[in-house]
Amino acid sequence: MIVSRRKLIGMGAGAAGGLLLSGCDRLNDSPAVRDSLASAEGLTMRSQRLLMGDALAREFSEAEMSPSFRVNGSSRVEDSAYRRLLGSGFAGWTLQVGGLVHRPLALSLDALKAMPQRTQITRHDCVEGWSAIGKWQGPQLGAVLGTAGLLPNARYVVFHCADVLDGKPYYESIDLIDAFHAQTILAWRMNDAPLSEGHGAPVRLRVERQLGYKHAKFVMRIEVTQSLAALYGGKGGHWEDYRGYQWYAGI
Ligand SMILES: Nc1nc2c(c(=O)[nH]1)N[C@H]1C(S)=C(S)[C@@H](COP(=O)(O)O)O[C@H]1N2
Ligand SMILES: [Mo]
Repeated sequence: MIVSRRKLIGMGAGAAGGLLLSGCDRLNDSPAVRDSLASAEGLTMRSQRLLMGDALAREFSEAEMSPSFRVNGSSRVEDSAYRRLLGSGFAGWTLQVGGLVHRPLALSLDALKAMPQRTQITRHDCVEGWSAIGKWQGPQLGAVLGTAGLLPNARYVVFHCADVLDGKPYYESIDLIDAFHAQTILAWRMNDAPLSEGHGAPVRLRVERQLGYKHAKFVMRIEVTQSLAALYGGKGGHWEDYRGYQWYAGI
């Protein structure tokens, strides 16, 4: 199982350090925590057969890492609130997790760093015709979603970004199979250093079996939805809405 019961409980406890628990003295007694564990576990059980056969994207050795890794799409975020947060090392920043979840979260960067980490050296393939191999580190997205607890009608995970590209806010989305895939992480570290602004500080998605445009940079808010129709152009992502690219960008 990719998300075991024990692991989920561990993650719940770890993430609790960065959560705002309103009036809950004992985490284990909180109905919200019990619900989120039960729900994520149910989801895992329902999805297990699909997930078990799920191939991993190829991982590489340190020696194979690209000497340089291009910045593509937005290299800078103009939003003034973002620029203030960048200036303070994202001290006051939180990642919002909401939508179809039992318990909305506001996770600080420290809370994300305190969760169990995954490190992977993978090849990024951009649809525009370039590739680069880099090392990424962060908590698994599945662990974050497990802590929030998905509601039964949850189908998609949407990433709202801080930047505006070609006059439109950048966003992306994936389904739950990719969301709970072992290599799908919220990376805050790249090539053994904190993520630079150009590569998506403070946190960017790595969804290794899909093309580069799915790997949302500058993620500010994660929204769990039943449908993608009501968001922006309705096709689930910036490149899908405005450039005609596929929503499922499998490599
Ligand atoms: N928020 C946001 N995410 C984004 C983009 C962007 O412009 N804005 N560009 C996408 C594209 S097309 C690619 S190839 C990768 C580039 O990531 P990099 O700049 O770290 O190389 O980010 C993707 N995620
Ligand atoms: Mo890309």
